[in-house]
Amino acid sequence: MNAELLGGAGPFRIMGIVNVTPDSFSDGGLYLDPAAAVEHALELERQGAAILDLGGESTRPGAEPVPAAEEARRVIGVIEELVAAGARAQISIDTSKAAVAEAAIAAGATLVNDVTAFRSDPAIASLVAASGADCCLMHMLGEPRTMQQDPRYEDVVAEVKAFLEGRIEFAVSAGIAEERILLDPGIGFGKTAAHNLELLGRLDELVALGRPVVVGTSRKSFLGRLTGRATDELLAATIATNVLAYERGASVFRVHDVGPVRDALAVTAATVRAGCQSTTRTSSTTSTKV
Ligand code: HH2
Repeated sequence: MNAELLGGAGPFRIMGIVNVTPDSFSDGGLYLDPAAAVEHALELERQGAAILDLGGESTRPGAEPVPAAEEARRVIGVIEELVAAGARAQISIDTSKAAVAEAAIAAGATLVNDVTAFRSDPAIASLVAASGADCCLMHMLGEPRTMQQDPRYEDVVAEVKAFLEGRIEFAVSAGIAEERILLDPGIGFGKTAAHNLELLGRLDELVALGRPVVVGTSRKSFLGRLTGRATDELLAATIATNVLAYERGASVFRVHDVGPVRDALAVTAATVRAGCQSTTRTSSTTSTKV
């Protein structure tokens, strides 16, 4: 791969998904074996993942909760192996439990991705503060078991934005430096397809909060509903939403298919840059004025 052709990877980071679970919605059971998970994570890094997001508990609608000890057993060995293998990507732990976050940080994780934004286990906040790790605070309406049962909002973007502002305040009051915080609208977490589309279309309003915005649309069911396709046929739809989210100001893209999304975003970033730097545009504007 010759990234030079595109002038580097661009101002975005790809977060590759590594689900060490039996029941994740699109890849459940594929990487439950630690060796398979490590190999998959290293492959995602080779494809351009700057962050590897390891999860030991599915958050799909209707998922059953997993005890902390089992969740930790699934992911901690994988993190240790990745560190031993010299992985250069930032290691992220996708968990809502302080015990799992603590063990993951001890093993080498430096980002805590909590889909409950520290609401299910507020102790994670002080843990993150003390360790100096980064954190991703995500919006979710309700909880995974029931979140897709008739979610309602007056103004989904305004409500998600107000929620995220409140969670930034909570995290900062727990001692987390603001520059360590990432925000995520929580695509598919207590949202209809229309809510997800509106959040993506108005993502710039969340970017205005001043923290990097993470988006996770990869293979999600609203894309299947829009295209009439099965979960394993949603790469084109996933790319479309990530390109649009980039254009609206998102910085981190949480995906299963790292290589294709990386290519799409590299070309998008280069095109946006070329548009901003265009001398032709400057001179034509000048000549119109004259
Ligand atoms: N989506 C999922 C899990 N974690 N974290 C963030 N920050 N943003 C997301 O959109 C997000 C997330 C669900 O996707 P996946 O991990 O593929 O499935 P499962 O939860 O079934 O393991």
